[in-house]
Amino acid sequence: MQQILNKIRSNSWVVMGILNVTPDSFSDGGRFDQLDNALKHALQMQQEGAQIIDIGGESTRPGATVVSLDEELARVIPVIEKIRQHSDVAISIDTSKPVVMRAALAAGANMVNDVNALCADGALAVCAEFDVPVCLMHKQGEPQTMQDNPQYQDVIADICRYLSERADACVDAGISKKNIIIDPGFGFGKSLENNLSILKEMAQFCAMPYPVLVGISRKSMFGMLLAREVEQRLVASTTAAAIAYQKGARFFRVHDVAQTCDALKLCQAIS
Ligand code: 9MG
Repeated sequence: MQQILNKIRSNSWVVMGILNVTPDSFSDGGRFDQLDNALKHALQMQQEGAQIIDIGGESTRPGATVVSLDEELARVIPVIEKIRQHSDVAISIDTSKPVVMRAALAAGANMVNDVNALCADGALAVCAEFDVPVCLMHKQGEPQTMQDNPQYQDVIADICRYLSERADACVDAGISKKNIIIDPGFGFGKSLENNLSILKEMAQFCAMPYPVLVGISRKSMFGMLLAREVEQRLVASTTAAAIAYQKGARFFRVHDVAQTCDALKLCQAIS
C-alpha cells in the first residue's frame, strides 16, 4: 500500500475499483454465488488496472437504508478473505463502523474508506492502531435525507475546512499524515450546482497537503445534467475523472476501470 501512496507523489494516478457487496449487486443465487461473483469481479477489475478494490456492504446512495453491524460483517468479511486467497491486490474497506474496520483489516484489507470521515466513536483509534491509509470524505447530512436541501455558505471553503479539521483529528489520534487521503464527496449532500463547483474548483482541494480521491463515477449529477440513466454515464464519468486528474486529483473510485485507466493514461502522457 505504501508503494501505491508513493506512486501518486509523482504525476501518476491510482484507480480504485468499486465492489459493492449488497443483495442487489451479485446475487443470482445464495451467498456462495455472491462470493464467487464478487471474486471474479475483483480479479477482472485488477486485470483492467485497478490497484485498489474498494469493498462495501452498505449502500451509501441517497435514500439508502441502514444495514446492521452483523449483516455488514457477513457481507464483506468472506469477500475479503476470498480475494486474499487469490490475489494480493490492495483492498480498501468502505465502512463507517469501527467494528467492521477492525474485522476487515484483520482479514487482510489494507485501507479504510469512510464516507463519515472517521467520525464514529473508536474509528480513529482502529485506523491509528493498524497504521493504514484512510480516505476522509466530506458529506452533509445522512444518506436518507442528504439530497433534500443541501446548504453551504461557500461550498468549497466549507468542505476544505471540514476536511482539514478531520485530518487534524486523525493526526491528533496518532494517524500518520502520510496515510491521509481527502475526498470532497461528490453527491453527498450536494446540489448539481455544488457538484459542478467542486469539479471546477478541484485544484483548491488538491492544494491541501493530502492527496485527493474523487468518487464521481456514474453519479446522479450526470443524470441531472445529461438526462442519462446510470448505465449511460460512462463518457461523463471518464471525462470527469480526466478533468479532476488535470486539476490534481490522484485517486479515482470507479465502476468502469479499463475505460478510466485509458483516460488517465492519456492525461498523464501529456502532463
Ligand atoms: C463509498 N462511496 C460512495 N461514493 C463515494 C465517494 O464519492 N467517495 C468515497 N471515498 N467513497 C464513496
